[in-house]
Amino acid sequence: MSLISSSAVQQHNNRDSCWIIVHGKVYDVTDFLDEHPGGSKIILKYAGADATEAYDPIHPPDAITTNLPKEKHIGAVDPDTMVKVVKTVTDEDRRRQALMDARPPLEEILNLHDFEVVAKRILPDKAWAYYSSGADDEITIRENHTAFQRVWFRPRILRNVSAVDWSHTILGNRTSLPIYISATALGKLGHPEGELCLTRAAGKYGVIQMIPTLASCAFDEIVNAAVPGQTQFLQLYVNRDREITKRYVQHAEKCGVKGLFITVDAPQLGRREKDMRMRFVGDDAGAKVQEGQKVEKNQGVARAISSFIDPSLNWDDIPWFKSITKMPIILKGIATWEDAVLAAEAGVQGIVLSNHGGRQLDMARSGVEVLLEVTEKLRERGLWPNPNFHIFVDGGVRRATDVLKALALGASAVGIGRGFLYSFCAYGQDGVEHAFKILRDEFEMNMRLLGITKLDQLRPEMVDARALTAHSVPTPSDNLFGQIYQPLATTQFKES
Ligand code: 173
Repeated sequence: MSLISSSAVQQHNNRDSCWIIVHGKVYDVTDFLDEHPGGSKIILKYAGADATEAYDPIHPPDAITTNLPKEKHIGAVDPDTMVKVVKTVTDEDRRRQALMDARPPLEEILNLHDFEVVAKRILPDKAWAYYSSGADDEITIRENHTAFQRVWFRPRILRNVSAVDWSHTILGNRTSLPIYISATALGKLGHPEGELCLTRAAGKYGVIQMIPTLASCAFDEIVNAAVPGQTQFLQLYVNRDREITKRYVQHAEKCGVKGLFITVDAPQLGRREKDMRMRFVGDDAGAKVQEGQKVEKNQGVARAISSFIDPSLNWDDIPWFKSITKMPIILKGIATWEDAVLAAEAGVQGIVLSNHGGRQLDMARSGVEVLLEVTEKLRERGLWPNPNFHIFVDGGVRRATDVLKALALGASAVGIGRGFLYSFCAYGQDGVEHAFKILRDEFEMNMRLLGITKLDQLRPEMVDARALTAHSVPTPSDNLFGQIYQPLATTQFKES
């Protein structure tokens, strides 16, 4: 097939005829402009040009080839005709490189908060805004962290704790830690290798990774990067087109994925104002070609790419999921005991008590608080304890003590999303491995201090959770978290 010159591509630089280059291939996206979940504006910015750099962090490599009909795949661009873009090193690049060079050595990272400090300094502003943002006033994102401070320990003493074992089983799969890596989207915004940093570290350390539907890396890349015997789960956003969802789920099962975590708390994405505001601040006037065109209000990265998610998803769909897969089904994003009861009665294998990292309904309660009422009400109804119904918790977890509290209160395991996300943003795979080591040390010490040698010795009476449901008790100030937490900004006047 003959190659296409870059000047030929440049002719198609407008709304009436829009070609773009991605990874050396030319695509005619004219008819796709208004369907693009991220809006047409961003594509038009690259009309007639190479869009690879903007495409990569937001899309899995195969997104364009699978979404665009074959006849719109125009061919390969002639590399000799591409203007060699000598990437000019900007002041911003230099500033970022200097920060990378000045990162604390990994040995000085002592806890999961430290990764967050480093990530906050080195991440591009847009990536930090996207990852760190919570919904509305960000009350829930902070509550996720502070809720754990309303649970106190009742440790036992004079027990022989010479040999301590913090390994665990999650949905029948062995794991070296009682936590799993929870799904976070768009890993390549923060590190060029994206989610693969997590996969590789998890494979080495025997930790379970939940693969996000909206990973930057392709699903197959993530699965193929796993070592033999490595356990992976799948986080699922349900597509309006159920055939797509069915294919995706069945493909995952065929690839050996061991659990299907269906996100049920995101019929619409929450307003994350840090993310939204960032899009306004940084956006230039855009390409000339869009002049006179209707321009979408920019909503931040996540909202832009979430329009495929089906808001009609409801309890009646559960039998269908059970009919298309044998994987255990877990509903991720349960926030009340009433829905926990419905889930148990629907015959799924578990629930995640979660508020989506504080990114959805602001003022939703923390997972660990909801855990109290869920275990109580399920127990009353004879639905729990039940080896076939697992209660997971996520949100705000930074310490082994947080995990131990949740396990003592009845959780089967605990998910950590941002803690690991920030560790790879800051230090790549090495960062994630280091995070596992930190948690391992924390489990060892804290289990000894609690007087237990195995996780199944944790009991509700080992914690005092009486204050957990009281939202106004004073909590000690938390200096590490206080330095990391970034206050929301208000709208800005133009510089005069
Ligand atoms: O929390 C998120 O940002 C998220 O889950 C998401 C959902 C849709 C698109 C991108 C991210």
